[in-house]
Amino acid sequence: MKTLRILALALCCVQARADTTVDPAEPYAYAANAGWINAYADGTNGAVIGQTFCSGYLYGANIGWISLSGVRTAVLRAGADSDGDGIPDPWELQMTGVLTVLSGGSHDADDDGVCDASEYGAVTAPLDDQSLLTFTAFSRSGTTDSLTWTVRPTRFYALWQAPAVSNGAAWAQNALGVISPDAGPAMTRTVNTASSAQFYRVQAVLPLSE
Ligand SMILES: [Ca+2]
Ligand SMILES: [Ca+2]
Repeated sequence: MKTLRILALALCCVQARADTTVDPAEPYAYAANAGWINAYADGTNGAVIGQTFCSGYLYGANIGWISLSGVRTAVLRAGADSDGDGIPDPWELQMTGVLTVLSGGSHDADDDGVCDASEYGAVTAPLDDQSLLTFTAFSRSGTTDSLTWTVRPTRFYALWQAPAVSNGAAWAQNALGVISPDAGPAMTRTVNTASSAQFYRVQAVLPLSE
């Protein structure tokens, strides 16, 4: 009999991103010694310059094509963390009004199984045990697993998987990589695996952090 179990885990940031793109109606920049530079489309969204990881192309008549691949923008910090609990003060004050209700480590103010710092990582409500990053649906057809999890529009997500959670089995990030959230409260992705047992976890990636 096939056994399949799902683990849901919200982790704090590993990559920094913001989702600013070049306005396709006004894609130009100007430099005195290069002339006008046009930001060209990459797919349907245009050159993306505001993200940590840029994409698309620039073109200037005097300098030719400039690929944005591999270009990274500066890091935007989330704000001071005066009590050193791993949760920026602005978010902590917004959620609770003080800096003493939420704490770092394994502290879980609403006892929903997600620690306070990870609730910040997933931008879920740290005082609401119904608000958390979690899988909400799962199905398997043949060798294709379908997973649905809760999302926020200000976070990116990564799926991790492992054939076991013991015997030193390593977690590996799924080939989907870091993905943007779908519109709405949840998103679904499929994973092909011939393994009869597979464990999954989903990671929220902060857009504005180190
Ligand atoms: Ca919690
Ligand atoms: Ca919560």
